[in-house]
Amino acid sequence: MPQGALLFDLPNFPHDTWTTHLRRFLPDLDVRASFDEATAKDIMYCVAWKPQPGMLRKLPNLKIVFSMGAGVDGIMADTTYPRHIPLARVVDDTLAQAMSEYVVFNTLYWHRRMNDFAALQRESKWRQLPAPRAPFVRVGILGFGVLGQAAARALSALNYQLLGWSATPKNVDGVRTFHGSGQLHAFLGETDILVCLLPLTPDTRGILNEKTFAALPNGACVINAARGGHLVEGDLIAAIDRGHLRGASLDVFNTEPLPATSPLWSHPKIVITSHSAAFTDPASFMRQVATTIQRIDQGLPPENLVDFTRGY
Ligand code: NDP
Ligand code: OXD
Repeated sequence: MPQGALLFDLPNFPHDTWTTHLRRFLPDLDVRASFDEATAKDIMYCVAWKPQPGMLRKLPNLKIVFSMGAGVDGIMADTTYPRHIPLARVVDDTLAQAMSEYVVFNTLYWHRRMNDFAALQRESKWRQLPAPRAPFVRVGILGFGVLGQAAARALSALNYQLLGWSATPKNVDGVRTFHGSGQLHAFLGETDILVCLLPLTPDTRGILNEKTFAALPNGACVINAARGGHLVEGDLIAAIDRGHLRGASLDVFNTEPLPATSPLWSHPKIVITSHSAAFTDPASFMRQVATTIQRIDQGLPPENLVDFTRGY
């Protein structure tokens, strides 16, 4: 039975549900629902998403932080994060499955011209619109990590041509891989449907910008399921409005919830979902948390840790 308490620093989440899942694996673990300075020394484990800057530093006996999602930008935004404390992120088949569904759906949506059909339907217009078969469509995945590679596997079942771009070289069957900023332009030049699954770091912030869009072939589409901070929203609207891009699917935004005044909402060639591409599955996540706590208890190294020098 692990010593110490776990702090659920997730103010807007259903604590009871998550705690119930955790108790299936660690029935006696002391779980706290909010930070309390007076008892901060009890906390050895913390589940967080966007912690109040400075809060984690006030936990003197903290052994590990668990990010509630795959992305850790909300935690890394706290510049006072105590970097000697490991940070684990979600790496999970259920998340990869959900993200693959989102990517396949939106790839098909743009490939099979569903946005054009929807516009025709609004005007009761019958028009047959051809689309190339998938083996003639090139899908380029920016960020070829856990989720990017899972999405590629799902897309390969439909025989799309696949390209992947990452920081370090990769060798994946059936995928043309590119890496580093030196190969970004070549990757973009051969991408008809661009899928962003990058982590948000100082290097990737704003990567979906005017220059990136200009490097894509005429008529390309963009799918951003990573973070709003990757996208320069005005550059996307401009590239669509001048006819260079056919459209975009956006799941994530600079400001969430997306303000009602945002021009993205009403743009006829932009499809919006409300940061819903892939939710962390509470049961699966709690199993991961429990396993890691048990590993730490047994003196084993925790898994799925963030590399602070890379920021993801
Ligand atoms: P991974 O860390 O497994 O993959 C990240 C990929 O991005 C890696 O291939 C990495 O390269 C590459 N990368 C990072 N920085 C650079 C760079 N500067 N240049 C080129 N490539 C780079 O992350 P996941 O696949 O698990 O998750 C990706 C992101 O998806 C999360 O960070 C999160 O923001 C987002 N997400 C969104 C969700 C939603 O519902 N919308 C749900 C879940 C996640 P290398 O492999 O060489 O390190
Ligand atoms: C994540 C997310 O990073 O839900 O997991 O966005």
